[in-house]
Amino acid sequence: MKLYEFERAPNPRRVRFFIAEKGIDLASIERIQIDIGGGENRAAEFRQMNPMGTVPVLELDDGTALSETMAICRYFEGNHPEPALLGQSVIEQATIEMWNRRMEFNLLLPVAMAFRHTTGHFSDRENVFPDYGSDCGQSAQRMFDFLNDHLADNDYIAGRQFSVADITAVVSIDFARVIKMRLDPDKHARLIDWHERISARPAASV
Ligand SMILES: N[C@@H](CCC(=O)N[C@@H](CS)C(=O)NCC(=O)O)C(=O)O
Repeated sequence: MKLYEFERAPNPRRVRFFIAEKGIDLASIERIQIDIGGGENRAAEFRQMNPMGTVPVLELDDGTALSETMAICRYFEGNHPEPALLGQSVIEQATIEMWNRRMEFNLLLPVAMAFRHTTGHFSDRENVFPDYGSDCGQSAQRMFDFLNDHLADNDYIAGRQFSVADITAVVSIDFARVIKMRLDPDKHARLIDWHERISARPAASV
């Protein structure tokens, strides 16, 4: 099994975090670094595995290539059901999916767009709209505020149990530091407390 990734990028970190939470030894998976800044992910050879040209990609021993972070996570959840990170009962699964999608669309995506459009990091492959980037940064800030309120009644993002939604949220917040977006101790005390709890998990550091 091979994991094609770029260590500093947020989506590959989500996968590593998920795998480590499952108690799977990351050393048992061959990790191959793809230089996304240099455009290695856009080369024809890589696109044969993932036509979308993004990391992460998990290549199974039979050559099957799985891309999309959540598809890879689902593969590991199916093969290593404990601890459940995508929920057990139908209602848990639906609730966790609801929150994870919120974290992807309303937090990770705005942070990623703020990064791409304020730094021009990928200007070799896309048009850069700095106003759009700063607007996305403001959307992410509003999500920080929202989550701080949400955590008044919830220990974790999806409610009472740690789940993939926490992984998506913490990885997004950490990646936001690259563009100097930080949690504000005056406004985000609960979110900072949650962030410290999640960051203290051993899987947060892999
Ligand atoms: N929807 C995909 C998004 C993957 C993605 O955007 N990966 C980034 C790194 S975090 C990437 O490969 N960027 C390179 C590029 O856009 O050229 C997923 O969930 O895996």
